[in-house]
Amino acid sequence: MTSTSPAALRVGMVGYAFMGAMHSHAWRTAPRFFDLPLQPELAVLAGRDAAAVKTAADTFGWRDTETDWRALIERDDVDLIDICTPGNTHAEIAIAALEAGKHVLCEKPLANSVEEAERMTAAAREAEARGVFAMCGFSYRRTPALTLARRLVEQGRLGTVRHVRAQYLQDWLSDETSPMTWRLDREKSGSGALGDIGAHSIDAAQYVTGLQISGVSGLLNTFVHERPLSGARSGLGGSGAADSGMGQVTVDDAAIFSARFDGGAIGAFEATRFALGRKNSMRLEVNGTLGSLAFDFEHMNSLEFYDGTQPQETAGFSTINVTEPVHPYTGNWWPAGHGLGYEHGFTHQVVDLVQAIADARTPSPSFEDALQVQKVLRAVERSSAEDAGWQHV
Ligand code: 4PW
Repeated sequence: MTSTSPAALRVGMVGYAFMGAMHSHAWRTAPRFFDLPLQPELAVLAGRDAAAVKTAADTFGWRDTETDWRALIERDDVDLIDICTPGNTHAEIAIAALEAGKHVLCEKPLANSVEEAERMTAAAREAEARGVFAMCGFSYRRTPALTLARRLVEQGRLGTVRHVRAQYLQDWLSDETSPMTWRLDREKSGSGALGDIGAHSIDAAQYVTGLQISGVSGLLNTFVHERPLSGARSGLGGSGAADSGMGQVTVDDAAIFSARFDGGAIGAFEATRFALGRKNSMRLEVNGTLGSLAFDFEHMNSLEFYDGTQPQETAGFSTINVTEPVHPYTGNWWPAGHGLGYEHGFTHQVVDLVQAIADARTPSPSFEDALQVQKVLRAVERSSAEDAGWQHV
């Protein structure tokens, strides 16, 4: 009996910080736990600092390095470009990559503006006609509990969705001495809590319910307007050096908005990095006519489900341990009950992207899906900035 190994999918990645490390892990791990139709190879890592990119490549297992993303895209030994850089670079890199015939995985939010996201979506559409595909990295969709939540909605277990409550709560900026980062610089990041973490909630809410947000009214706030320019980093935050000078925070620290969904459901959203004690509490609660579900990423291996069709006497929220082989993705990992972590969503993202490329179908979330999220972000910003009340998306 002969066996043929799958064709290679040679990955070139731009950026090697938090997301770069995470995506490296995903590309390396995916083919070891999932049977993939294409074999990802960590081919080339790109970054501007030659020594630093070489160190990162050695650490994460990349074969070669480049110091210019343009040179990376020109290489004919790379099939896919993975963009793990701040938002202000996404459009230029993604469009050039798609035009050069490379598949693209782009970190979220898709871009820093609707205009950029529209150009990226047009490029993705055009590329797709040539068999080249693009995905945006809203990785939380691939947390098994949220994928299961989507499945329950699709199966009709919630009936008609009426309420969505979505909160993304972190606290790494609560310390006023925490230093500046690109995430607090509008030029680089586009927006603050709204785009960095609120975008995840928007994508997750729309994905789980299958409904799109059609209008919003929002309020953004910045609590701390300047921060030390450098300091000791720990995680996303840290503490600033007293003598490093101060930089201006040009983004929102927190965002709140109400939303209307197609089909009549309404939603309440909140995103903040000032919720002291909440570390990565990405929560979603959905109430329908037949049932409700609730999720919190701080307990990511479980999903709360209320089945409103059960006899009242025994009805109540039940906690599903989303760790069993029948659950999405979990059967490929550890024995039942052993649970997964933050990194697994990224690995599942790679698995689904590779499968979509091999099947020659649009990956999900597509750039078009991510453009819709971008429009919601813009509508919230407009509503808040211009004190303009309700905004259609
Ligand atoms: O995408 C998000 C980041 O920008 C992450 O999932 C969490 O929030 C962790 O860092 C930020």
